[in-house]
Amino acid sequence: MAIPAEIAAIGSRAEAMLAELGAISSEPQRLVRLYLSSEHRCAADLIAFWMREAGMTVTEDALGTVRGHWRPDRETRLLIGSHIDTVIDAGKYDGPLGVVAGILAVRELAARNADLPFGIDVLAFGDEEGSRFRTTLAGSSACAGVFDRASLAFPDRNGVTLADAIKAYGKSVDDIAAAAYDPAAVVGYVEVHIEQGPVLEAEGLPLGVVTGIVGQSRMRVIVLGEAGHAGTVPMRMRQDALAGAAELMLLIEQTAVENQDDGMVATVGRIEASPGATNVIPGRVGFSLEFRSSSDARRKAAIEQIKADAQRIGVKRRLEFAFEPFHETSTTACTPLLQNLMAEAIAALGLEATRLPSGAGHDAQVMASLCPMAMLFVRCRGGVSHNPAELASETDMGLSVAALVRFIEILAARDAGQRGRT
Ligand code: HGY
Ligand code: MN
Ligand code: MN
Repeated sequence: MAIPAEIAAIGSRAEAMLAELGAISSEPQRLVRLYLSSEHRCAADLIAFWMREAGMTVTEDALGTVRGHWRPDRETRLLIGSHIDTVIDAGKYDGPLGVVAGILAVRELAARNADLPFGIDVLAFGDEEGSRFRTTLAGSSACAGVFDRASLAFPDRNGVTLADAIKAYGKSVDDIAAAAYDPAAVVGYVEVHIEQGPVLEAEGLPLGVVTGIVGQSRMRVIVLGEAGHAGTVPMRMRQDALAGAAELMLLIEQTAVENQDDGMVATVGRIEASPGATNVIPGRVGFSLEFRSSSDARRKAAIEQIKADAQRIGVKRRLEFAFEPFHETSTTACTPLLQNLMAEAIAALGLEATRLPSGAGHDAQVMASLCPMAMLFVRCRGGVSHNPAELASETDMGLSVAALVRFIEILAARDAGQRGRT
């Protein structure tokens, strides 16, 4: 397909913006940008500059979300956003592409002097990955009016609580409630995001309409045994917390493999064993655990199964297991009407509008509690993400902005300011 020059130009502008943003990191050798860090401040300032350049006014809320407002005088608003925090050793597209696409779409609409029945807010959320605190989706939760104030007490690895970090960032927890949008004033929420999976590339398609986002359960698992001398305690007498954790991890993996029909996945991403010496039997282990699946019931049943397995291992090895949940999101469907309008927008570009679910979590999941929600996926090379090798092509990014602009025009034409509910 021949790509019109203006779409190619938008794609290369997106790439230049993402490269500039991707260089803002707390580490020289890899991309790490944590919530409410000095790097978050730098990235937020750069995004605010781009928003103003595109003709928007800019505000920041109590959670540090940067909000670009286009046509702030309109009674209702379409929200477009994604996150600007990253995982550790991240790629530069996961999150920022959705903010850059929103800014470039507003630039396009402003250049056309588009007269829409609603205004547009572009939102750059600071905490989707949960890489610093045990929270996740903090910024979008505040916008949706569902922020969990208990998370203010969550400490980062240096013992700084979320509340302290908000204060150090120059915001006040007293203003969190004011960050919530009035649902009656919001037409809908749209998020452009790399697919972070292999489907679009396998189908040879640049864009896809997201049908829904899988639910997630995240927790910490603590295993208590007894530290001991690695040379003198016979194997049959050990209360080895790490060996017990390892036995449970294999059962976690097996449980997810046995539930592949609903796409279940389970991951242990981080583990600490103490006291952490070569010649000491570990007496205490802590590890992260997350389960995802398109069925909330099956996910919860799998977790109960793992707890029963832990109980059995605990009796056999004289260990204690504790499960500390800290994040739960239900499987969330994208609004059918907005899915159809997004498919219409993609088709208007002469592209096939395939539809697919998201195995990754997104801010859109929580924004769905505020208003109708849609997501547009962009092909990424090899489906690779949460990895510096992550890449979206300039052409595909240009097409995603063109599809977003077309979606906005279709939505505006269809229901002047009306909500996108079916
Ligand atoms: O983990 C996720 O699914 C998202 O990238 N935070
Ligand atoms: Mn991510
Ligand atoms: Mn993301």
